[in-house]
Amino acid sequence: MKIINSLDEIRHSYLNAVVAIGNFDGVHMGHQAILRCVKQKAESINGTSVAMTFDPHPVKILGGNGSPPLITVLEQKIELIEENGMDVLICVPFDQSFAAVTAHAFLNDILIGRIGMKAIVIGKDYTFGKNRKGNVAFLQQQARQLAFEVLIPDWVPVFSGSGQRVSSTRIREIIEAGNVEEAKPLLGRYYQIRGQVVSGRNRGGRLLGIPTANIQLQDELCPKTGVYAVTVQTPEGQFNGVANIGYSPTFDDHLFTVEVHLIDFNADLYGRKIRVNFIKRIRGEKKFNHFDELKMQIHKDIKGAREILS
Ligand code: RBF
Ligand code: MG
Repeated sequence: MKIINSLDEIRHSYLNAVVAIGNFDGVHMGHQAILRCVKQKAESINGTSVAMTFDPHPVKILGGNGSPPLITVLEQKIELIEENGMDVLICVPFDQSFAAVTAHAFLNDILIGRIGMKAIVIGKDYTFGKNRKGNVAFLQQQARQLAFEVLIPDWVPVFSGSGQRVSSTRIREIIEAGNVEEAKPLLGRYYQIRGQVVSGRNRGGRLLGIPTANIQLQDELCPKTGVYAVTVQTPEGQFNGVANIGYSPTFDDHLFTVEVHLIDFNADLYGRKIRVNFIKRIRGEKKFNHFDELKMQIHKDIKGAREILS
């Protein structure tokens, strides 16, 4: 997949470009349906599949009612868009001046003029351009004159027959409630966080005999505090693990940490980047009267995680 980081990099329009535009936060099943439609259409006209996204997320620039925590950091979003078979990803730097471009200018100058768009695939409720004046009705009204097609895939339901559709908002709520299992069918994969392993308090290994890798999160969204069965992707390979998210109330520093104990693994991961996939929530965090009780409980958690992951 070719990645374009500025519209000025596009020197020639693409051959029969089929374009999807969106924030694609989470690259969830709804987004995947859109990308699948782009890919199929592009194949059918011997064209180029193009996804266009924005960074930073427009809500971070435009403000409004605060900005929700992103489900996927840009790095993961790019990987997922690539996995969905796009030929080109245009990642538009979003700033105030880009926000001031009218829907008309965006369609005429950028989509048609620069990219050479022959078809656009968008969700029913998607809006774009200054004051969000661009929408499905606007595109349909311009389509004949500018010689492009508008394709609108159906919403993807949360489960078949339900009126509710897969949305980034819904996925955020599910993750924040700790229901990581429920997020899987909506994302089409397990929820993942990534980050660098940093030094912790040196307590897990020394005091409890259960070393943990403390993660400095790249992600904004984080599952609810508690203990989870996870799989961990490291530069040394993939391992099963148990993650603890929270404040370790048994001790009194009450520092928020995201840490993971890797099962049957004994090597140093300091400074390395790891990815943690959340399979199932095991329990909430508890305050123990003595760290021996905590230690026993964590051994039970490890046993539980082994079963879940086997
Ligand atoms: N700390 C607590 O105070 N209460 C807990 O219930 C708790 N559960 C944990 C479960 C697992 C699987 C792991 C790896 C850690 C847990 N911790 C808990 C955090 C523990 O106190 C911490 O790893 C060590 O103190 C090292 O910082
Ligand atoms: Mg640790």
